[in-house]
Amino acid sequence: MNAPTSAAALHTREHHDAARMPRVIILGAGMSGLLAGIRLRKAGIEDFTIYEKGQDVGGTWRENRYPGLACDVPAHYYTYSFEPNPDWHHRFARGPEIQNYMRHVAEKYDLRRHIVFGEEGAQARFDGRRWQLELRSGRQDSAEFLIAACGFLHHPSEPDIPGLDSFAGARFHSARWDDSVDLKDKRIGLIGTGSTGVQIACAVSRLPCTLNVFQRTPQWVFPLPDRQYSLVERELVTQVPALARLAYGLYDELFDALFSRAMIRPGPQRRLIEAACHWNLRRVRDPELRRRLTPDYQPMCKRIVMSWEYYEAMQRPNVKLVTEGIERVVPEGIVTVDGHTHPLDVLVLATGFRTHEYMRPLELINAQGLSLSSLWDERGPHAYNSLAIPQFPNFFLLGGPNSPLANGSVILYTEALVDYVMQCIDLYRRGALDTLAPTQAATDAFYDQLRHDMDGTVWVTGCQNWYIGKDGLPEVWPRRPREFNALLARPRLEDFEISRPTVETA
Ligand code: N01
Repeated sequence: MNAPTSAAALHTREHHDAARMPRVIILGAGMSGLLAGIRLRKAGIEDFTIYEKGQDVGGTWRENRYPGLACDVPAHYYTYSFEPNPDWHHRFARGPEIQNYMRHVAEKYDLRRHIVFGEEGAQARFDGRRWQLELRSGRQDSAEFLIAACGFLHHPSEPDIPGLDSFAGARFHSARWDDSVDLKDKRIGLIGTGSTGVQIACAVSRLPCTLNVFQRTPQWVFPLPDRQYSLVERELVTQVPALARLAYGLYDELFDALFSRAMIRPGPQRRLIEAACHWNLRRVRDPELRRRLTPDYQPMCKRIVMSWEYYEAMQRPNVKLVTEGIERVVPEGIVTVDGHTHPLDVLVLATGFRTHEYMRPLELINAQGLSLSSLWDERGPHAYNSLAIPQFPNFFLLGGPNSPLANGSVILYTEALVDYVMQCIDLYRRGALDTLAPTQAATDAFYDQLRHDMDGTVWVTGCQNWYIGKDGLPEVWPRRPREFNALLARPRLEDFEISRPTVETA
């Protein structure tokens, strides 16, 4: 790789007439992979392939099919900013609705012809110019740019509970829901009370069955009321599309003014959310049940659960809250540390995901033979601006470590990430560079700033959550998502090591 080049020098060397067309590979056809495809097509780049391990688009909304699956970010906000959907049926869209929206987007932007389903990346090796990709099937491909759009909530985390495999009934993780199991009249055990567990508890407790909710740590629950949009309302938004844009803008302001600020600094917003959670908890009438549902950490330290219905569900006569620790699983059910056996027919594991894996098990190997896993195994996942990695040129990660992945719309900041990647690709097209990778110094400076900004955020106030990384610090963006988008407005070329095309001289 050539010596680092300043942005000013780089621009003077641009071959404006070169217009080189790179090939691009995207891994994943979920929300971020589709977005990358849309932006590439908009830029006139047709030479790209999206490899998707599943058989349909939609990512997490394809994989999860559990009862009660919904997005706890308002639907009119959980959309691409350029593709409003007047037809959302609920304030909080149900999983299948979002999946249909993703399908619609893939059709409308003519992406399906670029997607190869049933293919998962195994290894990508940079040869100094291009990424050489090997897929699990043995298929090979190569491209100048590689974009990992794999998400981070797709490796189910199975709890390490003795005897789990001995369970005689049906057992499955929330992200591997077994539709063939009829829950009617069954004794169901649900382990986990995160966002997923709470949604499942609400839906399953409405069925004629008994539900045992095994809670290890209570959650704060913010009472956000859902509601169904009437036909007239949907028709109105269809006729006046500005209304959907208005709703998007209003939710954006609300999330920024309330949740974003509350998460990053103490103040009135944090107190307001705390008060709302406490008010919600008081809806539990039995003081003993309320005590067992009361967390001993600050609201939002764990990703806050949004539900109007959860406490109502926990007071239904067919629901039992179990707070004694789980000792082991036996064929007939769960034994808790007090020696009690809870007989079960079905065991649901809403125990979350291995969130620090990101695009792995894909193995990335750079031109010097260094594997990204070996780097990340040592230090934990690290990426400059959450999306690029020193010594791994022309590789971009969407939704990587330290992106704003707490409560809010991930689509909003993913648009900024993809626009940033497109600017880098555009520099290649204009002949200004062949490869770029962030410098270690710029990456270290990014992390120094993150560590500094983490003080005062709610995530360091003392709780266990899936954000916490290997170094004990949360892998989240410690400022407002808007500031993340501002940071990504334009690549700082002085933060990159850049190799340039060699200019032929006569
Ligand atoms: O997973 P989690 P999730 N024994 O890790 C418990 C997104 N999401 O699937 O708190 C007993 O939050 C664990 O207990 P504890 C969203 O980003 C979004 O619910 O660690 N219990 C916890 O209660 C979310 O944050 C939507 O003590 C065990 C639960 O399992 C992310 O997905 C909807 C255990 C895991 O909670 C993950 O949420 C749903 C054990 N051995 C999800 N191991 C939207 O609406 C774990 N637990 C956008």
